[in-house]
Parts: sequence; C-alpha cells; structure tokens
Amino acid sequence: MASTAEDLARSEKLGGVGCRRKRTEDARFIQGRGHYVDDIQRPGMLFGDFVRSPHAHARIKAIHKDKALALPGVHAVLTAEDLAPLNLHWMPTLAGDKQMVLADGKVCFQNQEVAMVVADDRYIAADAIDLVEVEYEPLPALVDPHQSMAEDAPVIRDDLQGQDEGAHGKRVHHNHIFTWEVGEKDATDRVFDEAEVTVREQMLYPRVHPCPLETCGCVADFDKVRGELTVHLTSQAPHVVRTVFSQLSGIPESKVHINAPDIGGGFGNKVGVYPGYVVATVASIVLGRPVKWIEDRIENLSTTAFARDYHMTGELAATKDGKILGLRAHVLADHGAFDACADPSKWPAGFFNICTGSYDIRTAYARVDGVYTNKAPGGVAYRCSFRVTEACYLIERMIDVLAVKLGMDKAEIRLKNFIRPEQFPYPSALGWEYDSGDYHTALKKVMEACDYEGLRREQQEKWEQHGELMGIGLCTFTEIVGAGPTRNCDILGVGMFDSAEIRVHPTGSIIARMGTKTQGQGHETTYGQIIATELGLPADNIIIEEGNTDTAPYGLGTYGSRSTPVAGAATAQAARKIRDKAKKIAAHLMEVSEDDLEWTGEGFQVKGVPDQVTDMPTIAWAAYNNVPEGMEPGLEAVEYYDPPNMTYPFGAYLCVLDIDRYTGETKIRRFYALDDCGTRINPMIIEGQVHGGLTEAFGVAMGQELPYDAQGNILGASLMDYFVPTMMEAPSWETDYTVTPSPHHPIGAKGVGESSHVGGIPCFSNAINDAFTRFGITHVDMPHNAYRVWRTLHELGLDR
Ligand code: MCN
Ligand code: CUM
Repeated sequence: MASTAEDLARSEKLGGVGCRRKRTEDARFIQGRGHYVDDIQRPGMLFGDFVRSPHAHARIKAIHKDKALALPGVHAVLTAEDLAPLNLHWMPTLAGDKQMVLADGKVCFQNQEVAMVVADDRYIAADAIDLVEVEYEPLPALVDPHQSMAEDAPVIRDDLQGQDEGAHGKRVHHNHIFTWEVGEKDATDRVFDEAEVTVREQMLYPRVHPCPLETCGCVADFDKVRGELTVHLTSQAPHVVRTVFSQLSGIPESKVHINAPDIGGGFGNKVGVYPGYVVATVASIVLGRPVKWIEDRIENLSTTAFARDYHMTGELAATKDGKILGLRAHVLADHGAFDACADPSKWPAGFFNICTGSYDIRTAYARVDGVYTNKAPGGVAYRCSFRVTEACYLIERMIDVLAVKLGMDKAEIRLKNFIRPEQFPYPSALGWEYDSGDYHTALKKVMEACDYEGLRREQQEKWEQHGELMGIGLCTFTEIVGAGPTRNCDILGVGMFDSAEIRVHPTGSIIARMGTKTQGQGHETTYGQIIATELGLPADNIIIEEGNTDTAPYGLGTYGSRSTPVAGAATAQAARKIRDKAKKIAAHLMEVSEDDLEWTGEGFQVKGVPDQVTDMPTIAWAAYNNVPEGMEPGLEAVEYYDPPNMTYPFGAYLCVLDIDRYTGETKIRRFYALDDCGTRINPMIIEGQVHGGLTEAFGVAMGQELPYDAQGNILGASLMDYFVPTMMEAPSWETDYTVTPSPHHPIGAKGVGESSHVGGIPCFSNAINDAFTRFGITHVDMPHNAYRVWRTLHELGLDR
C-alpha cells in the first residue's frame, strides 16, 4: 500500500497499487483490435437463430419445420422434441428452478425460444425462421405480479403443478416461487406499535435491463474425434459454465473447454446460462460443425437477464426527534416465468437484507415473496450487487420520507442515525457484520464541498422569489460485496472462493491468471498493480489472463463486485507466497539467515544495511539455477482464497437539479460522488467505474423501464424506446473519496464496480422527490422522465 512518499514513488515507478496506471487493455480496444465472440470464425461454421413466440402465454399445438428445412442452406430446425431424448429441453437455473431451453408444449413469455434454425449464415437463418410454422393456442397472460397469487390466476408453470416444495421452501400457490423472511417479526411489530412516529411508503423499482453494448452469444464447437467440446462465449463466470455444461452433457469436465474472449460489457447480463448456449452446443454435437449464435438487440432486451422489478413497501419507526428504532420491509418480486435470478444458491432475494443501510437500526424484519408472471426471466443484473440496489433504494428513500414527516433536514437525520466509527465491526439487525466504515466523515466532506447549507438557502429563495423548483438529493449508502465466504455462498454447490496463479519467469517477467473475468473493468491493469507492489517487479512486464478455463485456475467469476475482494485478495496472497520463497532464495544468495532480511519493496536487504540488497530480478533468475539445497526450482504460486467476510464499501452522494415547472424537463446541475472502497488500487479506474455506474444510474432513475402491456407484449425492447444515456444526456460527474480499509482484506481493498449505480439511483430519485417536498409529496416512482415529472407538476397545479 502506498503510504509514505517513498512508497508512492516506488508505486509510480513499478505501476503498483495506488497509481493512476493507464489501462493496458485499451491499447487493443482503441485500435479496434479487441477479440469478441462474434469475431470468431471457424471453418465450416454454421449460424443458429431462434424462432420466438409472439405470445406471452400460449399452448403450442404443432410446429411445422418442412418449409424451413426445404430452404437451401438450412441444416436443421431443432425443437424441444429434438432435445428431449438428450434431456436438454429444460435446464437448471442458478436459482434452483428450471427453465425451458426450447418451448416444451407451451410458451410462458413473449419472445421465448421455440425452435432454433441452423443455417449457413445469419441471413438464411433469418429467412428460414419466417418459414417455421407454429400453431399456438393463446392462453390468458398474467402480467401484474399483484395478481399472481389470486385464486383464479392462470397457471404459468404446468410442470410445477402440485409441487408445494420449491428450491427455497414451501410454495403456497401455483405461481408462488418462495417466501424469504429475515429478522425478528414480532419484536419489530412491537417497536412499530409503540413508536412515536412511523412512516410507510410503497415504491416500485421498475423492470430495467443492463443493455450491454455487446449482446450475448457463443460459438460452440464439438470435436467428435476427440470427444471434446469447446465453447467460446460471453460469460462473466466461465468455470461455472464448464461445470454446468459437463453435468448437463455428460462430457467429462476435462474435455469441456470454455473460453470467454473480450467482452463488450457484462453488467450481470452475462452471468447466467441461456438457451442459446445450450441449443448451439447441441446443434454442434448433432451436426458435427461449429455453430455460432449471437443475439440481436431486441432479443437481448426482451429475453436475457433483466433487472429489478421489485414492488416494495418500506416502513420506519422512530422517536419524535428522529432516532430510528425499527425497519419493516415487504417485497413482491416479479421473477417472470422462470426463476433465473443469478444469486448465490441460498439467497433467493440476494443480499436484500442489507436494507438497514448505513444506519444503526437495531430491530428489523424483511420479507420477500417471489412470484411468477408471463415475463422474461432474470432479476439479478445491472450493477446490482445481488439486490443491494433495491435494498439501498428502499432505505435511502425511506430515510427521506421520515425526514419529511418529522420536518427534519435530510442530512441531519442521516448524521443522527449513522453507525458510528467505533461501532465497527458492526453486526446488523438482519444478519451481516459490516467490516469497517466512517459515514460521518464522508457525508460531512460532501456537505462542505457542495456547501449544503448554501444549497438549501438557494432552494428556498428560488421558490419564494422566482417560483422555481430545485431538488437536492442525498444518498449515503452501504454496499455488501465480495461474495463470499464459502460457508454461506455457493453457486450450484460450488463455494464462492476465487483464485490466482502467478508464475515468475527467470527474467522476472510474470504471467498471472485469475478465476474472474473482466468485461471492461480493467482487470488486466489492476491485478498487475497488486502483483507489482507485492513482488517489486514492474507491472508492464506482467501479463494478466482470464476467461479460459483450460489455463485459468477455477474461480467463480466476476459479478457482485467480487473480483477485488476475492480474486484480488487471492492475487496478493499468491504473490506473498512467492515473496516468502524469494526471501529464502535471497538469504541463500547473500549467505545470511532469512531472519536478517527485510523487504524493501523491490527486493531484500540485510536489516539496517541498505547497500547489502538483492533485487527481485536477481532472485527470479536464481530461482531457476541456484536455489538452496532441498528447495524445488521455479517461482510460482497458486492461491484459492475463501474470504472471511464480505466487504462493505460506502459512499455519500449529492445531486442538485432544477425542474422546469412547465415541461417537467429536469436538468442535473451537479452530481458529487464520494466513494470509499478502502485501499484504492487504481484511482483512475475507480473514477471510470464511478462515472460508468453513475451514467447507468442516471439512465435508470431518469428514463429506463421495460414495461409490458396487458397481453404481455413487451414495450420498449429496442433502443428506439429504451433509454440508454450517452455523453449528450449525461451530466458531468464530480468524484471524491475517503479511505477506510477493509480490516480483513490482505491489502485493505473493497469492491467498487457497482457502488455508484447502487448509490446513484436513490440519489437522483431523492433529488426529484426533494423538489416536491414542500407540496407534501413524499414519493413518486421512477423513472423520472419529463412526462412523469410533468404529471406530478400538473397534479399539483404547478404547470399553469
Ligand atoms: N478497483 C480498484 N480499487 C478498489 C476496488 C476496485 O482499483 N479498491 C478496480 C479493480 O481493480 C477493477 C475495477 O476497479 O479494475 C472493478 O473492481 P471490483 O469492484 O472488484 O468489481 P469487479 O471487477 O468484480 O467488476 C464487477 C462489477 C459489476 S458486478 C458490474 S455489474 C459491472 C462493473 O463491475 N459491470 C461492468 N463495472 C463494469 N464496468 C465495465 N466497463 N463493464 C461492465 O460490464
Ligand atoms: Cu448484479 S450485476 Mo454484476 O453483479 O455482474
């Protein structure tokens, strides 16, 4: 860790932890030399494309393939009937449910995969899709999750009829997936019964989609002679995919090769296994040719992992002077037609129980009911940290609602209820142990930087003197990232450790591989920085590789901002193993005892004798020709790291916006984001992550949603309708930081990849709601687009 001036200078020289090292991967990206899955060409490669359902809910009476098969260039039309003998017409989901790979007798959401046409190229496949005739018998569609458990609600999942045990306990209705409860219900009810003040608010976190620039896709290549399957695919978690593919296909895991090439944005959209991967693989096995499948934009937006769709009720109980005593939360979670949430296995609502946020709330109870509807599956994606986005939105909105009710300032109520620095490690009421934090310092720094008092005065004057509406939003969030300890986190039974393997070559250059997979986060740059600092060798001579299951050690992948907390820790630990061995070699070379040596940051010196020093390149060379008696040659190490706890990054954000009373148009005047992710590996990359997360937060808060009409038609599954902010719309961001290291992470780092999204969304929403506070409004739902803001203005009579 760069602490002293000398450390900092060394860090700059080596490209180590703490310096603003330029992204090594960008050399290829900005020159158009990235290598994405759609760049892969194989001899004889075919293209698979889906026939999809126009109906949200329908029985399939017949599928006629003949006309499609007769089209020159078409090699196969695969349906569930073809997959059934292989038992591949259904597949397990990460949430313990199962999902149709191809429609098995019925379809349950619009654009569901019905058949795959495999043809010489994409264009022939598209023509053939039109020639596949599917006879549907439409069924009533269930769109509103509030109606899912009505007595006469349509049965969506025929396959689950009569099953009253689900993956997460009792099912009480044919469209019920699970009920997950946490906290003390009776004690919480008592706190509410006796409290001086209570507030309650219903809020919808709408269905949105991460919409990565690169859609999902794969190239499946089965080698009949060797009996080996290679799949190149856009996966955030390639090792898990290898295990699942081996289990599904019966091909030994050693003969399944998963390779994730460069990824053009994942954002959680590329965690799960999609029907396209499975059918392309079957097609390759059946036809003996490589098969490519690449989604188009509409397919991506309408069928692969959406996010949120949480219908939440939040309640707070407090004293008259604003001390919060209890929290109660209820969520109706719309999971679509299959529960395919990408959560750790035991967490059907992810880490929603972080919903007490940054506040010292001693009594709490939360309950989440998951239900089926005729919509696409998913729910956990989009910089979400496993439902932390929803939890953070709930608590950050409710804090404001309570402040309004009490007539208290929104900063003051936060400062009053924050967990205090001396309370860490802090056991939360809903079962987490926060590792470290200093929330007061963070918020005060932001208030000072933005002149919070001055802004409040300006807001008052603007209204009183000019009738102008201004909103000031605060968000002081705590995240939980770095899943996770294997004792409580697994994916389909595989514990959520992560890994690093580091090899130091004789000349001191290094290749290192991790079990994670970058999708734009800059891992090739930052893991190199950790190793450079730990081993005193320049980062520019360190190559970082991820994503190829043949070479990388088994890891659980990149999502939930876990790469730094878990694989980053593994990297530091593996490097330290190497340093331990290097020390022995140095002692041997210098003919002194190991105990007489100390680490200089670039080698070992005899304690107190700066001119008796052996640097790391010398040691690396000796590792291959002159090691102590009995030591094996070479200089490498592997670490599988099981974190003792999650990490709890936090931040304090402030948003200032002006609303045009007559049009509902909003202008973000200022957005100030202070993040604390512990030790900062690369400040420039952190700022980039924060900018990206905030831009997506702006998208979600101000315009994104994936609505469905009453028949279950998805509205908004194209970029004509779905709002993806660009430089043109996004405001400019101001970033700041404090550093509160994680006490249990080897270098004190916490994750940061999702923080600004988690914290940004409520900050925008709080700012919009804040503009309406004086009119008695406590909550309006997202997205806060001009039409909706105008509607509120109109209802208040302010637009006239
Ligand atoms: N970092 C750092 N110092 C820290 C923490 C992180 O310098 N204290 C750096 C890391 O070294 C890494 C980056 O910040 O280069 C993000 O690290 P981390 O917080 O560990 O998150 P992950 O690498 O695990 O990335 C996952 C996270 C998630 S879950 C989503 S979703 C998301 C996000 O990252 N998707 C992204 N950011 C994204 N950024 C891009 N460009 N593309 C995506 O798909
Ligand atoms: Cu929840 S989106 Mo990220 O964890 O890949």
